[in-house]
Amino acid sequence: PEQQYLDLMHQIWTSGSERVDRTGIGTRSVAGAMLRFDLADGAMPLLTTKRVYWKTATREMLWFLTGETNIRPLVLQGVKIWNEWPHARYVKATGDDIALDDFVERIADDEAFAQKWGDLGPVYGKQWVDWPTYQRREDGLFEKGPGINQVADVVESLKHNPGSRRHIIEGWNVAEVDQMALPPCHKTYQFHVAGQETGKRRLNCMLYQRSCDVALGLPFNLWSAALLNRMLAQQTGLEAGELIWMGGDVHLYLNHAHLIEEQLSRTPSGNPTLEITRKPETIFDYKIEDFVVHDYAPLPPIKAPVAV
Ligand code: THF
Repeated sequence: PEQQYLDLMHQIWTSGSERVDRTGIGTRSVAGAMLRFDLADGAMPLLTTKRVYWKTATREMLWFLTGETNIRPLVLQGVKIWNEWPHARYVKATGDDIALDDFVERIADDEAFAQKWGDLGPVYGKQWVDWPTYQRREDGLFEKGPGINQVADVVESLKHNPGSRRHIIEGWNVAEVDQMALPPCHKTYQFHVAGQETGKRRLNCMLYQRSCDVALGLPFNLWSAALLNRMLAQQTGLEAGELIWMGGDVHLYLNHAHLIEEQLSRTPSGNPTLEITRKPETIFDYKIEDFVVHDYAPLPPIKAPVAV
């Protein structure tokens, strides 16, 4: 299954169209791609041709599920993957040319500073569990209505209406995209229950990702989508089925050449699996300790800078 990832990487690197992107770094890019992973028996799309920090990706997923949009809880757990964006915003807004590490230390040590400068705007977490609504009052003016918890709603619809074609978690809130530090990349999750006829019902997850950094982001995005599927399957009494990943603008950054060349020279090995060691009360009650990965013996990590 990992070969699909390597084939996609190879295809983009050798035949993608070279273009200038938002970050100014430059990419090779293709339009439209699909990957499929069978998640039966604990299988996970966890790459073995480089070490993927699955605990970091898991902590990020649990952070999404809390509805949090401030990086501080991540920083306090040593998760660094969102630090670049608030740092860039701070430097731009204040003209204070503080180093990234010093900025992150201040986010950790100074709660008021973190409140002001650590927030990413209404990104994934906010939209997933508290999508804003508005209600018209008697006097014709609008007021804030109750937020929509899309994740809780999907748990309910999977339980009570498994055949539905509307099990959707959407991150792309058109009205709020301009307030986000980064509009969602993995924007639409759709779930699908198969196997009604056999009695062994499987939960499939389709993810549409509008923009995909194949070298740094995709290994995380695949893990996270499969993880979310597993948690939802456990909560709704289903088996995990398939992950079907679909990408829009699927690209490799030109400054990731060393990573790409190295990874394409490597061979996948083994079949890592995920065990969830208990069944929490709800989809919002998972803890990092609940997840154990077996049979993961990857090749060494390959470092590369993230494009901001
Ligand atoms: N922007 C870009 N340019 N690429 C992305 O992958 C990306 N994301 C999120 C938002 N914007 C993005 C952020 N997620 C890493 C991994 C995931 C990220 C950002 C960065 C990263 O640097 N990974 C390294 C180190 C991991 C670590 O130190 O813990 C790695 O080797 O995997 C994708 O959704």
